[in-house]
Amino acid sequence: MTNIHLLGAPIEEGAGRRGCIMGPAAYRTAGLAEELASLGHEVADLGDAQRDEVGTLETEHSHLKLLPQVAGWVRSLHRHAYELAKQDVLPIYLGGDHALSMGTVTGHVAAAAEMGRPQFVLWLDAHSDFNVPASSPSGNIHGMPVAFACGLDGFPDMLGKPLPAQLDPQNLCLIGLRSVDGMERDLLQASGAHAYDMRAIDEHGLAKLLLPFLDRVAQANGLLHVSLDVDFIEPDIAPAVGTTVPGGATFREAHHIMEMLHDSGLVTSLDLVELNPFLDDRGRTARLMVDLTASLFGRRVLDRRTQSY
Ligand SMILES: [Mn+2]
Repeated sequence: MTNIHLLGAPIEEGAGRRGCIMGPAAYRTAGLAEELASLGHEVADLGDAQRDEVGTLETEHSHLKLLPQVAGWVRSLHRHAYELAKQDVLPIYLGGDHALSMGTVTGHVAAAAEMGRPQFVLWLDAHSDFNVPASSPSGNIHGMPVAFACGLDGFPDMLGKPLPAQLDPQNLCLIGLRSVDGMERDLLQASGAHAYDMRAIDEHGLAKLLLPFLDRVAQANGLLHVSLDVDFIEPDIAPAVGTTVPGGATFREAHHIMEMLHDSGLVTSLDLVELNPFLDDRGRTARLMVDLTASLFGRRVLDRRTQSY
């Protein structure tokens, strides 16, 4: 039994199109809390976080979109994540676009550093989100949270203070990549992060990629934050995302990864990001994300009644 805290993070300013503001409501409508409770977990819904008011931020990168608004979310979520990381609970952050992870990941990394335990991050995403402001073609900040958490240079004052602790790229594993920008790729490869594209899944299978990483987390007595982007999944079955890229994880691959994470017992925090209910097909993607989360918290596909769509 896990004590799960749900926190809504209705940020949409980091993405190129609007709609992620409705994400937390869609997870609630799709029954996330009830589903987790039915698996025997204690679930508390903390409601939605509020964005801090941030004035103009200094930056030479004038193409960064809606910077004060995104920084306001990042500051608020960083504080929430830091506080939740110090409690004996497992937080699930209901996004919201992926810029929210600038706050959640840095909050967890900061708390882990104080506890003297290494923080690991599993990034399930079509994109590596490893742009810095200078390398970003779009200026959309949701493409930058991993680079920010790893302490790369060139960011404006997102947190209102220096990064308390950096994520070690050696403790970072990205799976599902199929859309990485040119300069972003160079930064990612230079960082030493463990990055696997879809071809690696095709050739080796998920288990071979994921299990060595989970072993390292266990050996190091590490904490594990998972950041699940809707676009990790094949858009045919998960259409509610603004950045679709064909060739994503299948239904079974996505559930398999969640089942392996459950079996490991290592996950200590989770982001669900980039759900854009405005683009969904009768709640189908929201329900799939709820089902995947249920797999991460112990549901077996074999336990379920067969559903037809
Ligand atoms: Mn992402």
